Amino acid sequence: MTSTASSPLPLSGFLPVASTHVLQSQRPQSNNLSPSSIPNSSGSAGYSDVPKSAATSSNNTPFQAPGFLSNSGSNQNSNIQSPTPNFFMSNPLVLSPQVSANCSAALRDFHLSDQNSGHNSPAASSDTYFDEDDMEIDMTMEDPFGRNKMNPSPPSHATHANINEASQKIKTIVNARSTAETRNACPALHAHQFELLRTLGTGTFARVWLVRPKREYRTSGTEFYALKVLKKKDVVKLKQVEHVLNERMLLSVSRPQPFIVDLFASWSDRENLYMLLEYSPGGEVFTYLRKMRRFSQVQTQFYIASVTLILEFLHDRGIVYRDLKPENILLDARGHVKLVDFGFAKRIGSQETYTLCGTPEYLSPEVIQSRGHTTAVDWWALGILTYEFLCGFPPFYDNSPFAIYEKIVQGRISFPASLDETTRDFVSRLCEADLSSRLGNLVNGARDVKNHPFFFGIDWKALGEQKMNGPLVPELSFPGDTRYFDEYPHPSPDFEPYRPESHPQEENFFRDF
Ligand code: ISQ
Repeated sequence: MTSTASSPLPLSGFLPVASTHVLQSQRPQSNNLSPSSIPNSSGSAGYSDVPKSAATSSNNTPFQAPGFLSNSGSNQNSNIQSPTPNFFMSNPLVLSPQVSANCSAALRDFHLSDQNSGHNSPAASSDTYFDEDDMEIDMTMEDPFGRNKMNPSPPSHATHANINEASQKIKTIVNARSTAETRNACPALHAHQFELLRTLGTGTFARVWLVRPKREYRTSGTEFYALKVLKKKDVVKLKQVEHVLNERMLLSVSRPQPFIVDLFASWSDRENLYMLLEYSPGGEVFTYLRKMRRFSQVQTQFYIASVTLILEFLHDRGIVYRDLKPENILLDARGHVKLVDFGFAKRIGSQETYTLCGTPEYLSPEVIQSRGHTTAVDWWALGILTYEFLCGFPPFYDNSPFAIYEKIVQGRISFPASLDETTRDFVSRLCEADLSSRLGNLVNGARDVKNHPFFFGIDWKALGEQKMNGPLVPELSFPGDTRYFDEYPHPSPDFEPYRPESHPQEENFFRDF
């Protein structure tokens, strides 16, 4: 959720000069979650009674994140929590033929996919916890989308016709869009149909809002969504057009998969691109991990098994994710994982790709060395994730990204005594530099990973069907509860309007967003 693009990556020791595409995701500095809001593993599922004030007030109490690695007496806590510099080198605007083809295919697929499955989705919940009239949320921002009077943003493109807005409920439109054969057969959505409640996360060119449909567009007071708003101006400036189109396309073809956040709809207006997503109220796994320092074997097994199912699903479709880390894994109301942020994901089939992107601690040696990479990078990252869950810190860590890359390429992992042989073997076989021996990258693919004794006792079918609750069940009062998210300042007004007419080529790509 915290992907950030920035300055060029100083990787001269590893990366050939010709490697020009570098995108680095940032690890957050801290979190502000109230300690009391971290559930016990015995937490019960579902929502507790609704204090009416909870809906109208911010209930986050800032706290100092516990000393990271405090047992070791080192000051690595501040190291690991400090922001890693981000690196960004521009991608060419021209979409690769593959992406263009993918996008056209996605536009076809998007509306042919299954009906909104409603799987465990707070937004799709039919329970009513309180009367919507009791929940008036104060919207203090005049115009949170940063529009100004000089440049009011009109409703979406004229091609999105057929709107009888007053009679259209968002849920009906979302469901219709899931089954319609073409996008233009459906009414379009507009930002003005939603109340922006608060920010859930920010990135360089995107902000994710908790939203709910305005009264005339909602079916119940329990209908909440996460709305990702991307400023076209920044997407263009940072040359992220291809990644943003990829993200929308890949999210749209990655449903229904209960462990991937559901994309209900997407649209654009003059200034922004919008993705209407399922709201996952449990917040980032990262937050729980930093608060609890490390996860137990059982907790780790559950989360890693869920991520294994996601990777199996994506890889079966030729999609590499490329940004696995605790920050991109959210928990839903029952404590199941929801993978978010497909900004670095790409459909590569069985081919290699060369764009260098990811988060330093999670990069595999073949990415660092620009050898060309495949879906195998996600299995490497799964090994890093397993280690970080169980130990509280990643296996290759240092103050500078460059030193991290050196350690990754050296490939020596030291395991704390607390890790048993089976777990060590699991991590070592995933974090195997030799691609022809890396677990998950062999002929049996994900099956080898699932069959590893690390997963002893897992009922894969029950997990895939979400028959049980997760090991940490968030304590929530109502479906729009945001206690597990940090508070963010309101966006500052943007006085520099985006001029679509100055970017005809990009606008061409945005038109069907
Ligand atoms: C869904 N729910 C909460 C936060 C989110 C952030 C990014 C994308 C989807 C999300």
